[in-house]
Amino acid sequence: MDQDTLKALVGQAALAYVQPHSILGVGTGSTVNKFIEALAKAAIPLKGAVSSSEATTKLLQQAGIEVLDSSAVASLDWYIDGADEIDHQGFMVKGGGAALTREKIVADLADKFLCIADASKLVEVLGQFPLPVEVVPMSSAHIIRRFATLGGQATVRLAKDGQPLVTDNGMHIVDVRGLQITDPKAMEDLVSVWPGVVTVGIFAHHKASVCLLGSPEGVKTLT
Ligand code: ABF
Repeated sequence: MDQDTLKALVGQAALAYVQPHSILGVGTGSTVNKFIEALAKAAIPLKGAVSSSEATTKLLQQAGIEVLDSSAVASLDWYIDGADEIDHQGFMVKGGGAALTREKIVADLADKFLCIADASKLVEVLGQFPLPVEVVPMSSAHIIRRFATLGGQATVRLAKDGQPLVTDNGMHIVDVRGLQITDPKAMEDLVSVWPGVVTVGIFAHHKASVCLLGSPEGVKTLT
């Protein structure tokens, strides 16, 4: 089975966690896109959804799902989102899709986080995937220097036009290679307080409550 099929498998499996008439938190990325497709086909009645990006907002609206402003929602049962990496404790690296800040904001509203991913995302130690960090543009050079002291090689993410990619929030992203994130909570706490850091793409304080992993043998559930 190719990766696309595995993503569709977990996108479909995630429907089991969708309570009718609930408000959902919805993440960003190709696996989440498969979930939104499955949600549209299943036509489960929802009160609405809180979106983690402009891209997801568009897809939800096309699926006929009302998109609610996060400030109008006090809490959510579930936040459903993908990941770039997830370890056996449910800690994740996220942000490959440049939506990490709003993803963490919406995840913070939810009681539980359902991660949906193909099995290739499960790793022993986080860090093989370049760690995304959303930063205020004027701080990127110094943040790059700070990561160098940790043994990381950080670069500003470029868009197709060769200019720095600008996020939905008007910020830049640095991607950090060469890190072995053996203590995700400690690294999240350390980097989050650096001046200029908007969001670090380590989801340790907002780790997955349940993870559905798509594999050729079927969907594995990690809790
Ligand atoms: C999103 O899921 C991002 O944080 C992460 O980059 C992405 C994974 O993308 P995909 O599902 O396309 O592999 O939440």
